[in-house]
Amino acid sequence: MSRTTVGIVGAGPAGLVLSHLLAKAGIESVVLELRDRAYVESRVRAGVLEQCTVELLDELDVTDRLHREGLVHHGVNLQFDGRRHRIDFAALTGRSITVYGQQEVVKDLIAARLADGGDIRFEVEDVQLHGIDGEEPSISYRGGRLRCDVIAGCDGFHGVSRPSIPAGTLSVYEHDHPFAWLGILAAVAPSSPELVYASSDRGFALLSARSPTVSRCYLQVGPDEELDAWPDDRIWDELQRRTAIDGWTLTPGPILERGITAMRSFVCEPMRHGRLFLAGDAAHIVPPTGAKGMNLAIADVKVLADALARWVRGGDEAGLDAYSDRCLERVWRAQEFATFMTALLHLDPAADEYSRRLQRARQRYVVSSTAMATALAENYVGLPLG
Ligand code: FAS
Ligand code: PHB
Repeated sequence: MSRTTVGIVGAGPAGLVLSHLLAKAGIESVVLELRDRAYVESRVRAGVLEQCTVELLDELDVTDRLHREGLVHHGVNLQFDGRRHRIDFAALTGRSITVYGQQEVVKDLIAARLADGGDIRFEVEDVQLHGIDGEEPSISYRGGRLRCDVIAGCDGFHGVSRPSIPAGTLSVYEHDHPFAWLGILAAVAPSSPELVYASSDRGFALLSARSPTVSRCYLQVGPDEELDAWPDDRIWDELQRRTAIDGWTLTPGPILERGITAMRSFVCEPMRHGRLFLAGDAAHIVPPTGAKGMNLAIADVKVLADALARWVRGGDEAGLDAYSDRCLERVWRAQEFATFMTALLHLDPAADEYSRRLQRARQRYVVSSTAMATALAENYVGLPLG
């Protein structure tokens, strides 16, 4: 039986950043992670960091490698009608994004936390939450129990934290989009200096990056698509077809990793139940078209860490009581933006010709109106953390 102040379930971006923020505030925490260290450090997911996310990680002093290896982008490209239209983040907002793999962020956070004497326990099985309605919650797991003052449920969409909340006390808002993303990691230099979001009559495609020698690309596919149906040649051929423009060629290369991710929108309210605070994918899922998933997870725990510091230091519960509402404001902003980007750029199989022409009109307006381009840019680079 061990004891800490904050028991954190999950060593993803949310759980790890929270453990760092708490340590910086002098608050003890223990992170309990189901998988082994090698697995969480190799899991390929997001890759776009908002400027405010990078600034927060800078404050935690975990960004040496990010600034050495990350790619700073001052704009993004929207492609339709066989033309690319650049949205100039720098000119429209004065801010930028950084492209740096989520698994690299996780690797840096774990290394720094362990070097600092932090308590992260991997391969922790059979985690169960207890007493979340009371004042002495605890987390049991195979071979142990952790008593704590509060529990942070940072265990993702399929974790145990959200289901630990009594049925009927949460409101769930969700929408399944009628497509999925087939994502690849490839050992080839990115073919475009900035991201390309391409809308074509064959469906959506996204060209992203991980480093000067590693590309990350996505294709819109059917919601029930099987990976086996996509041999390498077919993937590259389809990427080329959907992103083709005159005078430019997509360079294929060896595919290192591939996966299909469902396109889901999900929010549960409230994000707190008693002494259990949900953060990140445990509470909300956004379609990746807005590149918000990892950034939202980190924004949640920034709010939680500040609230916990006020409570632990001075018994002030106001921040904890406001936690859910404050996070949900940003969550719904991101949901709206991600849904806007998804509808703007994907081919809806059920759309009639009228809807397709509306989509085209919206695309043309986004790239011809400074007001609309600014709205897109400020959401993409990230609204300042509250
Ligand atoms: P995470 O899911 O990252 O972390 C939760 C952690 O909890 C995991 O390490 C898990 O092993 C652990 N855990 C789960 N159950 C547990 C239990 N019972 N006990 C202990 N530990 C437990 N976003 C993009 O912008 N671009 C992408 O390409 C992209 N791809 C994605 C692909 C997938 C398959 C998924 C699921 C998400 C993807 N996302 C992407 C969104 C992603 O970036 C998430 O928003 C981000 O990982 C959220 O971080 P966390 O909330 O920390 O959750
Ligand atoms: C990525 O690089 O993984 C990425 C970039 C932009 C998105 C989603 C994912 O919208």
